[in-house]
Amino acid sequence: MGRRAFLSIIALGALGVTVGSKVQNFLGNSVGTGFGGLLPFGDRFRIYSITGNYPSISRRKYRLEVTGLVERPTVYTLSDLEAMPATAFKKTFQCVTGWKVPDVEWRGVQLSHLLDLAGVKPGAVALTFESYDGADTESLTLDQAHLPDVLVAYEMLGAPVTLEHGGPVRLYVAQMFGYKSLKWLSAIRVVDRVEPGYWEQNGYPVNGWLDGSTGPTNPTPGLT
Ligand SMILES: Nc1nc2c(c(=O)[nH]1)N[C@H]1C(S)=C(S)[C@@H](COP(=O)(O)O)O[C@H]1N2
Ligand SMILES: [Mo]
Repeated sequence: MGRRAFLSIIALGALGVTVGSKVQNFLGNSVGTGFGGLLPFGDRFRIYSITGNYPSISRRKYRLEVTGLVERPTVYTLSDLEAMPATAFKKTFQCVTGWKVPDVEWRGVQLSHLLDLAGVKPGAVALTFESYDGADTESLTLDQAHLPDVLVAYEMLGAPVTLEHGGPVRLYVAQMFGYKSLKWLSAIRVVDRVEPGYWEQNGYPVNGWLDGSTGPTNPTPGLT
């Protein structure tokens, strides 16, 4: 058995006791690693990928599309994003399955800044996020997207976001569980209703607030 397969099985064993059956089924495709790192066992990232691999996009070729219900649809390069006003802070990263990593450093552009540049049209209600993995999607309401700690992040853990962590650019939604922080961000579409993302279609709450957080909730009836 290869190291990759072995690590996956360990990760699944851990997940089996902490998640409901609906979610458990498709986590069979997630890859768990993390014996690298100097962090204590309980304080390390588990690397997730729905597809079982990482879409590799060079820093030079990376593009982020902002489109949908906006006045000015735009495609940004990584340099474009790095030239914008940056926001940086530290926060505990928390997966809904229970693991946490304290004091993770993040740096990137506020999502609200990109929305201001694009000019959100009347009738817009939510955002849909797409990934270069072709599998993960996520959603935020427009109100949630304007929170100052929602970042289009190009640095994590004090360095450029690594490929396994979703680099060159991932989303970071500080006040929500990890599954909202979509990796390998390819597109941000402004839409007229909440489109529940991949993890939500498989059982996680659309509003992924961390325990104790509160904030704007989903205006769409029937979605929690
Ligand atoms: N594209 C993509 N983004 C993703 C995921 C994924 O499988 N694919 N997993 C999510 C989940 S459940 C968590 S907890 C975090 C984990 O981030 P990490 O892989 O950097 O540890 O990524 C989130 N973003
Ligand atoms: Mo997660």
